[in-house]
Amino acid sequence: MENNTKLFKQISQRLDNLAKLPSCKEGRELQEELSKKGFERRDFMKWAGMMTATLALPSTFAPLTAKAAEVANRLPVIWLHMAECTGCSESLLRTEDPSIDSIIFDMINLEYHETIMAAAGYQAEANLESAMKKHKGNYILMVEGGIPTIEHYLTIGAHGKSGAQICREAAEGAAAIFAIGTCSSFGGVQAAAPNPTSATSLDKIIKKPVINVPGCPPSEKNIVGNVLYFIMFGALPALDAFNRPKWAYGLRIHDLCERRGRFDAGEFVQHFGDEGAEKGFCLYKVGCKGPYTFNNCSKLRFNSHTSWPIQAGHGCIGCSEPNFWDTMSPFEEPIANRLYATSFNGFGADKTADVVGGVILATTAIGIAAHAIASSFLKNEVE
Ligand code: FSX
Ligand code: SF4
Ligand code: F3S
Repeated sequence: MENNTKLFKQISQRLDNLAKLPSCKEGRELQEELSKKGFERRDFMKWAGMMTATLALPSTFAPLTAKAAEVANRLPVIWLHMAECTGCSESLLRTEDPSIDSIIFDMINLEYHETIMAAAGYQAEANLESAMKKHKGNYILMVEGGIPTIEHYLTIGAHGKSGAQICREAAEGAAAIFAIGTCSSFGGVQAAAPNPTSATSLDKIIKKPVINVPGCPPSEKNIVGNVLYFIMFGALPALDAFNRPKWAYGLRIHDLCERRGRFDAGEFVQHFGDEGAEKGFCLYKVGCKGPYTFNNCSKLRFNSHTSWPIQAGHGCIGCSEPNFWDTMSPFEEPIANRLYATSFNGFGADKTADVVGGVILATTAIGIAAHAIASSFLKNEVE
């Protein structure tokens, strides 16, 4: 309790100091922008409460989360695009039904973001250079997309610099660096076999610490939550072995899944479209990789909190895990089905550098498979 009070004071002090800095969006304050879009103060405070819980902070910290959102317009952000589909930006910026998260992101001083800026060519490059100079040492760098290490496969802009070179230059003056999405965090689809461009993750090409925010795409709350965390603490959050913030990636999909009761009861969808599917049974036997995947999708959901893959009736494909295109596919078959091949022929999961992870995965798969088989005996299968 005493520690919480001390922390509360420290964060308040930091936010008061940030509030004294000039707003980058002259004349535009968050509250006004929210009310223009039809959100009341009550909605905002509800959002702040939910975000505080998401960040695993005590509920009494909600006013601080709200204040952090209000001073977000003091924070310069440079967002770079590498090799990707822009789904991460889409996750955050879709405009049809602006969420509180997307409005907050709009209020951030987004100094450079290729998808939404008007400038192009030489002008765009000049904007990037001047933003890096003006905010040296203070800006947040967000990078979306995998980075080809055969560098000429990704050249960007009028001077034809490589993506890797642009990342290295931008990383130099950054106060904090986030890899947004699985491509930037782990290489993603570009780095999937046979990886013709030798694409890799951001942390392999720069020398500073990188916070990974994976997901293909990550939810908008995991992106905004990281920004808020940085505004509040000015420091890196607790990270897991893959440098993912524990507040977002600390638990398995399987641990938080609404179909978990079905799994425990041995009630499985056997084929898409069967009676079990209609009844919302567990998707393990049609390939769900929730038992091997760490993310908070079931809590946060997507598209303004309306749904997430498993709610929509498809298994998790493991999109926030390293090398998931190679290790988790085929996506509609359980890993246990290829256990013999992965464990004994060195194919698939075990072919990755993460041999230990492969073995753990295989061991877990045995456990899960045994459970699935045992429960099939206990329960009449729904065909
Ligand atoms: Fe796409 Fe982002 Fe996937 Fe990658 O998302 S949603 S391919 S994580 O870099 O644009
Ligand atoms: Fe949910 Fe998938 Fe686990 Fe089944 S296997 S309980 S659908 S996460
Ligand atoms: Fe990705 Fe699985 Fe969530 S596929 S979006 S981590 S449910």
